[in-house]
Amino acid sequence: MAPLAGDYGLVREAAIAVSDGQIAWVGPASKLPPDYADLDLRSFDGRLVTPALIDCHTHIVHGGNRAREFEMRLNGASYEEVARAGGGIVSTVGATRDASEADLLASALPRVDALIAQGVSVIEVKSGYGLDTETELKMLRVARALGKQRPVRIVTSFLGAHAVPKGMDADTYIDTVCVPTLEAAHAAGLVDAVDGFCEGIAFDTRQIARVFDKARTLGLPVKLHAEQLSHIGGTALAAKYGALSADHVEYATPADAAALAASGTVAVLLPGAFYTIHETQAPPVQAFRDHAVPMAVGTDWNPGSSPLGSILLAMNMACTLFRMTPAEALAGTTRNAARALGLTDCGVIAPGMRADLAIWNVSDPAELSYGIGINPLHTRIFGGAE
Ligand code: DI6
Ligand code: FE
Repeated sequence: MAPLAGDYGLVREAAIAVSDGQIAWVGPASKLPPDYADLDLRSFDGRLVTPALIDCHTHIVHGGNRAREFEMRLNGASYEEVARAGGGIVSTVGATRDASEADLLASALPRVDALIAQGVSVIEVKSGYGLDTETELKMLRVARALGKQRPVRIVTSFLGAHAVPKGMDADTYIDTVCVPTLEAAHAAGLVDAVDGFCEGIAFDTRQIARVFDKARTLGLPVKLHAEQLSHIGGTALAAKYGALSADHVEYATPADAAALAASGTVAVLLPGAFYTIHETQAPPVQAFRDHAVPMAVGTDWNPGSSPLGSILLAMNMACTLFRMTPAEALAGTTRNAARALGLTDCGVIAPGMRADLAIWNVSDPAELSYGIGINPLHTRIFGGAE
């Protein structure tokens, strides 16, 4: 998956030398330098080896579930109607506030395990179901704890600007709760990046800009849920702030794609949400290609719009629903997903990278996106260890 290797950059009959948890060498086995002859040999019998997968957009720490709402939608209500009727994100906020830290951790661990079982080595986890200081910090502590309890890297995003809590207007919430909570979470070492939900049912660009200004002051990178349900300028705002990623982007325009290209921002495509809410506007994949905007793919695993616990199914959906190619889908869960998280030490198999690898029972890399509900993982290697 090296950037200039073209398509998958597949090397047949390959060897990978791993030492001290890092990749030391990769290439055709016949050219393996003799320096590595002393290393223990592990044969994978001709299987495909890829970088371990990266889920760069999840909300896996949350209380409760929203199966009831799923049922409402099937009885005719739209996602926005459910949200305006006091359901949606705000109902998960109640359940998350009520859950103890131990309960939140216990409910998130099986989600982490499900992703690890599909060869995932890095998971981004967002806050945003607290909407008060105590619960936002609680969610982020749980996210950090996941990375201590399991062999996986967790990258946190502060998503205080996710929804307006009941009984408060959006501006008051941003200025008196969200921004001070960001400061507190950052002071506690809990924040790797700052996210927001820029949408008619959430926050406008001016409100998000105030959160981003604070992020900038704190030296934190930003990312944004932008243009998911409508076009209100979130993608341009993300580009203006040099965001790591703009996520969803169904309603982004070719001009937005040009702006993302200029700012080096990754477009993170989330077909699980598109599928769940019966969205009909697909993201402008061809415009992203034309402008060479890097595209990533994530699960958006959350209890409302994307109860999707499979990164492989997200890849399949990205191909079938968004017409991404299988090579783009794999880049979207490896190289470009790393970039969407600001990580430079993973996502490709190259010297100096972490030895985070996935070994698959497939003979062709396109099989990873082609199968529906099939998990062909053979072995996951995390930091050089099986
Ligand atoms: N966009 C989404 O798809 C999720 N959050 C967001 O900002 C939805 C989260 C939820 O419905 O609970
Ligand atoms: Fe999301």
